[in-house]
Amino acid sequence: MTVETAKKKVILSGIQSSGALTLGSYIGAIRNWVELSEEYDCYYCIVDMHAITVRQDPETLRRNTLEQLAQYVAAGLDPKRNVLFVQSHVPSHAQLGWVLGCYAMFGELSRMTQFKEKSAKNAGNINAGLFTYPVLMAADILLYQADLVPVGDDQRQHLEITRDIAMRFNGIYGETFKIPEAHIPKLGARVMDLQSPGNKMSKSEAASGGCVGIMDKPEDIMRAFKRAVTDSGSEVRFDPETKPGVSNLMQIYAVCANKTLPEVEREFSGRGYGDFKRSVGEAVIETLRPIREDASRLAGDRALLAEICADGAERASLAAERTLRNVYDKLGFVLK
Ligand code: AQP
Repeated sequence: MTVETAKKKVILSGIQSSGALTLGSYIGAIRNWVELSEEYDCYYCIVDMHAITVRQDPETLRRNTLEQLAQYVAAGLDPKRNVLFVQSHVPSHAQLGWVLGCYAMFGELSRMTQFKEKSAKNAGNINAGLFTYPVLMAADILLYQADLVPVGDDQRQHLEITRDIAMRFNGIYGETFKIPEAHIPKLGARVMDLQSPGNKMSKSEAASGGCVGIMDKPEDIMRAFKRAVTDSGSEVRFDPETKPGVSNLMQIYAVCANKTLPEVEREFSGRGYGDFKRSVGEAVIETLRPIREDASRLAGDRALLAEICADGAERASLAAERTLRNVYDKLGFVLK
């Protein structure tokens, strides 16, 4: 009898190097990436090409990209087990992005919520890259024939358009791309801003006072939680409709203290918001402490980071070029 080793399923995900990573990026994305890396073949990238859809200072972008890589590793992503890479190091992303742009419709791109939100925020720079952002994201995913894409709730619509583009292309040229599924975490899929719990916690809103960075100092984290917006009541109860601030804090606490929402409700029954907010702050500080310490150390080792980048780019390119070549062939391009 022959024993066949089943091929592992493939995961692809990425985060823009558009600012310091937040508690939202950690809870909504990276924490789950670490768990998934036990079971899947994982490609995790730093999407610097997506980041320039909003104007970036070159030195800050370079520093953010390398520091983000250090934070990936510090958060538990082993560069040997996972392919960790920088998007701009693998030219196939831009190449497939162009091709897929010819199979994405103006109308469907116009309906993207993120485009509408970012256009409103960056009224002076509504560039074509902001509009075609989902096309490049589709290329990121489809190049690796990903089965699953772990994302926060906000990226659900971009994954839908990726699937639509892939199905459209497959419909014309035959089976070319794997149709990916979204993997949305059950808890913490949308971590909200501590000052405006109606808005997602975002890297680019770091100045709001409602955003917690994964590299923030413990005293700053505690201050942000003590000041977090709650509501006029005093009951720690999960109800995102009427108690968005408290419900957001409950989710953060549940994830960081590894408890269920009913356990959190029981733990804080009759204890008031002050006590609750302090406990959430402490749980977050302890969750982030080892990551911050390790990431600071790794960020200082530029030679190691360069080595991880080079190795990741080589392994990612191997998989990506295979898909791109197949696509070019199907399109009728003359192959080199
Ligand atoms: N607040 C959040 N809650 C849950 N998940 C989140 N993610 C980001 N913020 C939250 C998830 O992290 C991944 C990376 O996102 P990204 O940085 O590539 O893009 P984004 O969603 O636009 O993140 P930001 O922080 O809001 O960046 P800026 O401010 O530059 O636009 C995604 O899986 C996302 O769902």
